[in-house]
Amino acid sequence: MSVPKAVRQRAGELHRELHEHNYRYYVLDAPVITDAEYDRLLRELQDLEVRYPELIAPDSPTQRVGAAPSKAFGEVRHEQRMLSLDNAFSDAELGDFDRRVCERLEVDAVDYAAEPKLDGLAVSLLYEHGVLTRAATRGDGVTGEDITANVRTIASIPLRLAGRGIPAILEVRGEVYISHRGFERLNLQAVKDGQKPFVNPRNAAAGSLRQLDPKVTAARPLEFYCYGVGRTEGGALPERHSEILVRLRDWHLRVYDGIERVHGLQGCQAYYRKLEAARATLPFEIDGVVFKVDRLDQQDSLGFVARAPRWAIARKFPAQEEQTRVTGIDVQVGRTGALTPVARLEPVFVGGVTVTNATLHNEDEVHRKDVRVGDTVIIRRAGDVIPEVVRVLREQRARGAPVFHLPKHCPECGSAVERVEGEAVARCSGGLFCPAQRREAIKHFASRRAMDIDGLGDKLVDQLVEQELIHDVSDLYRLEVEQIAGLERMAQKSATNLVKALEKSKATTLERFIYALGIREVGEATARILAEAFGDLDALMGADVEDLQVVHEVGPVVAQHISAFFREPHNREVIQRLRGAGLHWQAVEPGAARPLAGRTFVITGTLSMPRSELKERLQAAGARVAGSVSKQTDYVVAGAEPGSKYDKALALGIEILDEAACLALLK
Ligand code: 5U1
Repeated sequence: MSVPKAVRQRAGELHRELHEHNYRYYVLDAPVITDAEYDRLLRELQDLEVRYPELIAPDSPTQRVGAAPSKAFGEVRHEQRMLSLDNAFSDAELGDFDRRVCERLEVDAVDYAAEPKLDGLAVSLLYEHGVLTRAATRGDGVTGEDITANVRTIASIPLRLAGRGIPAILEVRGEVYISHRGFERLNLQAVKDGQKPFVNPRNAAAGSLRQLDPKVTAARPLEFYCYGVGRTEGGALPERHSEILVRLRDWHLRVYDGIERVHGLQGCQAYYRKLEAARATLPFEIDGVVFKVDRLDQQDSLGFVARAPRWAIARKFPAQEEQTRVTGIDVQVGRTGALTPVARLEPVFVGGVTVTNATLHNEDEVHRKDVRVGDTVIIRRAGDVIPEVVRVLREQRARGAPVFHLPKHCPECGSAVERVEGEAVARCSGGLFCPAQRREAIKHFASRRAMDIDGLGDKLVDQLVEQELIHDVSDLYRLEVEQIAGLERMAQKSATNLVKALEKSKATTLERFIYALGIREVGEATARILAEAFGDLDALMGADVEDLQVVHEVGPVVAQHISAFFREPHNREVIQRLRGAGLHWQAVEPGAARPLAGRTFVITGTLSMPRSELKERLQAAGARVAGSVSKQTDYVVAGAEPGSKYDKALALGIEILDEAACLALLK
């Protein structure tokens, strides 16, 4: 049956529209229609293709998951070898590279294209007359595996390029990866399905690309960024690498936004520092920065050695994962009595610092990871995050290594350890009898965001408690210069300064004071809300569980903790003594300075600041920050890679703000 003209025309329109929406969604990250609308268009095209199979073209948007499972991957010979990169592990090594480049080119300085080095898998995509016809892994650089069917399932890889001047043959090279969020979701699902979670995003991406059934690959959150071209024929490209990338972007390929042209070694160092600082906030894993001589004629004259070009280098970040040995597992007691197992480690340099401890969170976590004393483990330290044990290298475990169990009695005070059913955390039942809890409570009280007592560091608190100079926070205000000056690493001047700082801290705010008390589950945001709602401390202290729950953000558990805290006679006495010592604050006017009161916000995607910080700031301005989008939502704040909340906001017609617009609103 021949295809009626109108049907062919409609199929063509749908092709174009769907490619465009795909590009907007996955490459530009700026969709203009809802998921539902996209699905409707796709279904319309599928229906047409079912009725008229002649319409099915290899680049049809319906053909992403078309291929049947195969038995093995075919081989692909790279006509232009896929090179790898030399590494520089220090500023000095980067300097050596730049010097070699300049010497060979006989110039003082060159322009470099600076790009993040994604921790994924290099792939080659062949576009013939703008249509994706083949995709291959790097393999040994000369021969790779044919992974076309799998790559077709990756939504950010266009099946057809758009725009003008596309070479008849264009081989694009880039990195397939999985974002942090994709990885989290993937592992949540794996655990739910009773499967072993993936070790890291790179392994997950590699495993996903090497699936013989493309349907499995399609279900994996793979993404792609391109970083260059290989073979090209029948069309000219610009003469600078950075301009080629712009051209690729024009043709709808996904190119990272933050790629820059920098000048000379200094430009490289500045870009490296910038990316290093931004690393923790990026939505994907990077392990360094790639610098490439920008001018292609200069690249040509530099050539390459062995498997790497002389015109490019990867300046690697300090490794975030390293291997070391667990020398012991200690148990720390926190402010609220929570027992935290901590792995003591043979010192290892990771993420730019020497690490000797890693948190094991709680007993269940130790058992889940099966960490035992003597084990060889992989440690991870990313950004400012507390180092943690990623996994144990079981094959290296000594026979008979005993399983770890939390003690039945507090290692600090001997009180019974209790674990409420359904809770992951076990706690010491000693309360303020336990010196560890007292120490931690005092450290919290003195901390910057609480009473902000300058000069009262952790080590000093340890000494003060150990030498029984203080028993609770109210004793701090009775300390005398002479007592403090006699302590280790203290002198007359530092002791005088501390007494002054204590004096200064007496003038505070109600919300800081409530936060400083260290009531379970009462963080800064809740403290602020309580101060706002009750206006003064006596009203809060007199509130029962029902009164507390009238406050919007206070649920039954938090209300119980607050009420129990103020019912405890010891706590009331300490508060009394603090007030007696002169701690004071201004009365809070309910509703003051809360321009966003009554507004509900939802945050989605990756922001340049921690999400918790924006949440705090919104709450400080009186807004409510909810976890999901509903008709009651006033604004959705969308960062990079927003999730389904973004789509829902679009569907419900809720105002969407980017981070800058939200900050402007806060001003
Ligand atoms: N960003 C980026 N990653 N990466 C990896 N660029 C880049 N270039 C590469 C590789 C292997 O190779 C070319 C310099 C040949």
